[in-house]
Amino acid sequence: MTTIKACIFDLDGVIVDTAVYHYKAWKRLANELGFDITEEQNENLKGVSRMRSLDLVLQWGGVTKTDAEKEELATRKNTWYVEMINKMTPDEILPGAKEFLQACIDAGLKTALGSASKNSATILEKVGIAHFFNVVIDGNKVSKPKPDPEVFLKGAEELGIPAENCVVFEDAIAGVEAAHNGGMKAVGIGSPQVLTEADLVISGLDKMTLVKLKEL
Ligand code: B16
Ligand code: MG
Repeated sequence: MTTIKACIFDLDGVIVDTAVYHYKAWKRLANELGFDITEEQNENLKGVSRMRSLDLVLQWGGVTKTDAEKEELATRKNTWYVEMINKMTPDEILPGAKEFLQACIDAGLKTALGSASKNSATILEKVGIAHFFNVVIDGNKVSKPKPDPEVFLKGAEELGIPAENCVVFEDAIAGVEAAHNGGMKAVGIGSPQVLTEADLVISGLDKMTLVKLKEL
């Protein structure tokens, strides 16, 4: 059993789900380039950085681009994505997320966000939950993608809590791996068949309790 002093939350797939907005924007880009992508393919983009996602999309379409062209394509996709997330409202917060964050704060635990997204500030502001986090580490502050533990280690460092006293909540396999690589516990959000390495898997934060946290 570990003494948990801080909870670090991934954003997309844990607190909110913007996968459909990413999908619409990538699909529009693919269509402009003359091919299509499926919802199944989009699953592989969850938790993956913007540039790595673009590489995968181009690969699926059998398209090669220069670095400068890729920058332009990623910016184009992001503009469409940002238009959609700018319309997000508080009712897009996933069930139980706000309640569990509040329970953590009431219990004296520290909270951090640990996301690959460069748009996390916009999302947190639009859904009205920025104030629940002591620290926000996102794609603007880190250079190494998950499963590298950089994003979570930075979160722990800024919170002033040793890694072994932190637990990470993640929906992506690479995110669970990143937590373990950083010496932290990992609670998987999703399916136990997919998140096989997680210390505990739940379907959503509505199933999380402080008792389960203590038992990790
Ligand atoms: P952006 P997370 C990730 O967020 C998303 O799951 C992934 O689909 C996206 O490509 C990535 O952020 C980068 O997002 O283009 O907004 O910088 O799950 O790490 O919170
Ligand atoms: Mg995620």
